[in-house]
Amino acid sequence: MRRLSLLVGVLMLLGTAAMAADIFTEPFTSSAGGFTLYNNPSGAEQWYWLNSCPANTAGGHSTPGTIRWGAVGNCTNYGSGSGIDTATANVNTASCTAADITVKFSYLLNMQETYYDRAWLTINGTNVACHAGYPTACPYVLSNNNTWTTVTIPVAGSPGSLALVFNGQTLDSIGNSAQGFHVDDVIVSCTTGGTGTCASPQQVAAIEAKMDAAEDVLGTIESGVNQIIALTGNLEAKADSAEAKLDGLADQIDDQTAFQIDQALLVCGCSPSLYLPEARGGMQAMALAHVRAMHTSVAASADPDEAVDLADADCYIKLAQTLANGGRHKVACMALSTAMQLLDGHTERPGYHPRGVEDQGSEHLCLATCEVPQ
Ligand SMILES: [Ca+2]
Ligand SMILES: [Ca+2]
Ligand SMILES: [Ca+2]
Repeated sequence: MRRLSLLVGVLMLLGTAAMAADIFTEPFTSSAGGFTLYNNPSGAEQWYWLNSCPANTAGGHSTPGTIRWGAVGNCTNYGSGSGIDTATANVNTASCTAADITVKFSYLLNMQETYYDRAWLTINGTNVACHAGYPTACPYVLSNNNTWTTVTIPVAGSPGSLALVFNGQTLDSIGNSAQGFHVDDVIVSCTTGGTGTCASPQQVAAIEAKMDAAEDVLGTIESGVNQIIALTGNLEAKADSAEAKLDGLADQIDDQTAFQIDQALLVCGCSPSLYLPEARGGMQAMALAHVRAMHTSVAASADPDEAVDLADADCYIKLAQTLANGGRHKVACMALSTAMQLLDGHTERPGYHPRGVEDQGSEHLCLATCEVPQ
């Protein structure tokens, strides 16, 4: 499915999409560029490239370069000859795929609007734009307002070729002290493309080969990712195993500590790494916590000893705390030891002798009734 969708995309790209395009652009940056200038020898006025008259620096076009019809060296006069001077561009419009060609340009016009003073544009020999004084009306009127103006003119007819001709002419020398006719930023646009072609079998085969290669690369990457996932899983398993071992060791240490506390309690003194009671730097508080935990997790036996006059385990634990608080650590230890022996849980550790005060050779504290001092 992935290959199919990619292939369709590539086949579409082989065609060319229709799009609006500028097929000719002339900003007159440093010369007349794509225009050919003709100076009729009648009169000194002519078309020429320039960048130094006031119209060149005025806004409204790509400053400063333009072409101008007027008297060279005199920004405010456009001569006295009678011949027609022209600026011509021939544009090949064969690449246009629709009859929607347009000509866009900017101009600054400042002339007498009389029969004798003329500025106009022809496209393929037809007058399409002129100022209001021109002898015959044109479809588009060029504003004679001495400011830069932009106009877009559609071109009639089918694509092929386009002859743009800007014209200037004066038939007298009267009233010609003005800037004349500046032109800039000529752009021919149309729709191009839209004539897509299908891929040949050879092109399709080449594309498929590239896609196969890409899939191979993807497969390699996927394999690498799977290996990384497997390695990660293996590491996690090892970490879990190590954690379980550590937990086991911790449990063993806890058991060993508890066992030692049990032993120390039975003799109310020393065990291999513990010392009771508290007053001499021992661990009576730890022993209290140990027996309390035992008391909450196991049921108290009725009476595991052969001794008599025993209260219950809870009573001995409370008594042990009270005695310890009063500094009577030795007897507090005995109370704890007795409580421990009344509980079932302590009998089940490996190496520990089954219940019974007498079996452990330990003394226990006899209480006829539980009377814990407050
Ligand atoms: Ca001339
Ligand atoms: Ca320009
Ligand atoms: Ca005149």
